[in-house]
Amino acid sequence: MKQPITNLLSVGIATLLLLNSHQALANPPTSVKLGHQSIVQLADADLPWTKGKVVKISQKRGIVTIAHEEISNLQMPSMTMGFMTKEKATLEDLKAGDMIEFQTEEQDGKLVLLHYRRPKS
Ligand SMILES: [Cu+2]
Repeated sequence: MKQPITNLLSVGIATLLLLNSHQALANPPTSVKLGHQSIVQLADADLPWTKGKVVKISQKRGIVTIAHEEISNLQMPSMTMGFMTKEKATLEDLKAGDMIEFQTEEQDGKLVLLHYRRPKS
């Protein structure tokens, strides 16, 4: 019975990020952290690769919206949501419709897209 609550929180976080990124990211509400309780901090090399499809890029906000599969290190089910990225190259290289595999983790209450690659087909 815990799973639906987690889902609702995650959707709420994604909505917050998309609708009001500056405010939400500068001063994340405590619910952001509560929504992801079982986060495992890992070195990049150990983070799992998650499959996803790029839905939208917001260069201005530095956010990539991805329809992603389950993210095992965040205990997050599949959904569509925004990820912060600090890498300008990532924002310029990706476009809506791209299939990617990516690594993500929480940093200071925000979900950050760390690395991505194009799956070999
Ligand atoms: Cu998600």
